[in-house]
Amino acid sequence: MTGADAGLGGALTRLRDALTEVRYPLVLPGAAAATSLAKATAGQLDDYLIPRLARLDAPLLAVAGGSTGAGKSTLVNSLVRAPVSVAGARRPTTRAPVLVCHPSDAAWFSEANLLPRLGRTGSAGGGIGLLVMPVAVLSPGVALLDSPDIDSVEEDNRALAEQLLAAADLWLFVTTAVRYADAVPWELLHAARDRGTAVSIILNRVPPGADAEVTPHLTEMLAEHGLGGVPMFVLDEQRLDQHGLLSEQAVAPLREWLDELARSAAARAAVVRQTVDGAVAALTPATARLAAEADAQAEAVAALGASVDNAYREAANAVDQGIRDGTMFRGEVLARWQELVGTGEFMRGLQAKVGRWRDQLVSAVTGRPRPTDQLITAIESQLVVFVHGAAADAAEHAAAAWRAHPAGGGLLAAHPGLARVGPDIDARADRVVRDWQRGVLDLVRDESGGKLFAAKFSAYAVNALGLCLMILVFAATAFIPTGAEIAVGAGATVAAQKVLEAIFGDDAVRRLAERARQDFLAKVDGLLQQEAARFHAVLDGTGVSTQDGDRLRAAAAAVDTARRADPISQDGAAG
Ligand SMILES: Nc1nc2c(ncn2[C@@H]2O[C@H](COP(=O)(O)OP(=O)(O)OP(=O)(O)O)[C@@H](O)[C@H]2O)c(=O)[nH]1
Ligand SMILES: [Mg+2]
Repeated sequence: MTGADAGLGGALTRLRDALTEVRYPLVLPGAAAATSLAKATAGQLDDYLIPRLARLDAPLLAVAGGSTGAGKSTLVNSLVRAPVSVAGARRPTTRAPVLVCHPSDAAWFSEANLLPRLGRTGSAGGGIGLLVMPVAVLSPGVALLDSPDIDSVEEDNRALAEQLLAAADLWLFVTTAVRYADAVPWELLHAARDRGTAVSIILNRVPPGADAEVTPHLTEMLAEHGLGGVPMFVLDEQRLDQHGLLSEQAVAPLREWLDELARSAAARAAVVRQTVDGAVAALTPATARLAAEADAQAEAVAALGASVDNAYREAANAVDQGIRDGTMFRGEVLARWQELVGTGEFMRGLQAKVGRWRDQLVSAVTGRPRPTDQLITAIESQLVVFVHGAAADAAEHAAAAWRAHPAGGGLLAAHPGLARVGPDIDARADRVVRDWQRGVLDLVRDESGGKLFAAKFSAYAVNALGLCLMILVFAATAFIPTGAEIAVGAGATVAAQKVLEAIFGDDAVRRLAERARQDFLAKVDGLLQQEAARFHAVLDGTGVSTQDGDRLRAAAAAVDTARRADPISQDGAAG
């Protein structure tokens, strides 16, 4: 790898790509949080880490963040001695962020190196983009950004504030004597602490005399929350001037501190390094969570897929069972068979010679071609109904299993047709059955070697023997021992068996029947697989990949390795 591909910069870009591509479409408990974490993390890489690493020496960005009404806009305005960002009594006031910087730094911020996803607007109130305002009173090297409120009742404000804070080299946490104990800002402070983001606290609007009580308390709280030692600036409550600004004197300590930062490249670099390194280090645990959640998605897809396979395997077994238990050999099929061979005579003739059955069958067939067609049709329609039923049961069972899975319900709701059989099931089942019947006739024809009947009885004999073989496939017990108690259907089966055995021999008949049975099951299985494929297509359509988790872990590991090999340095781009 060379150039931009190598080192930390390249590793971060590849992690960003992996984060952008990972999907959490299945409704699992951690999915929504993972989706937003992936988005926020990829966003921070784009908005801040990747461009910042490419230019560690670029001006430092200090973001004023905090609750609505804390006085962020007023503070920023006061630092630049002009009402650049609207401050007001309406809550929340600031919606579009305003960035102020020395004119010599304006190009860097205007060119959208940082926060490239945020458009740039030309004027205050010119939309939700970032307004970059050059102001000569600021020192070059440090820019200030007035952000919307972090705990906003407005979702958009909150999201934007989080995006801006994630792009901050330094967070100026603005709070007041009244609100400093609020919960939400502390959650964000914890996140900043965990990431190692550089933070300064501005305790604003402290009423006269309250300083002695409030300041130590906040100092104590900061220490308890692992933020002891962060710089803190206390501003007394005061009257604003005619432009709504705090007095020059009130903001002097903060201004002095910021100027100091601006003057010292080393101090600035230390702040940037702290924040960048903390943010890069925080990528590892964040990505580990995202990878685990990606694994959960892949596992859910696998579980849902397995339940589908299970349902269709059960259906295939049921078809196998249904063929063996004589279910097929009743109704129209039985009636047509009996009509064909002449029931009464057949039952009476059970003890008679095989040859007589054969003659009877053959003459029935050769003399009356129609009944064989009717039997073939009866078998065909009965099998189609049977296969349709198996497919319908499988669809229902697979859907029930999905309904019982946390992520399955949503997929079913999005694809309601799944719970029923697929389109054209009867036409497809019909094709399966016809193919099978054709195959059975081929079996008989092949077995006869073309010499035994083809010449003599032509197609009728093949048809008749093929039918006997089909009947045998559907027999309650494939081969009924002579002398056993025989039911009506089974009795007729014996006739088919005897005729076939007389012609082909016992072993061949067994083999042929088994072949025909296997062939039928294989063909039905093919159709059931088509049916199951509808469910699998939905799973595929989620875009969940079994590799997502590993890909994220590998990308995070590469970032970690690059970070250790190439510590974030002050000068020049890393990597
Ligand atoms: N008297 C007095 N009023 C202040 C002070 N600081 C801010 N205010 C007023 O408090 C209100 C809120 O101040 P803003 O600066 O708009 O607060 P903000 O933090 O930017 O609020 P959002 O933009 O909604 O997040 C405004 O009406 C300010 O004029 C102060 O120190 N003294
Ligand atoms: Mg504001």
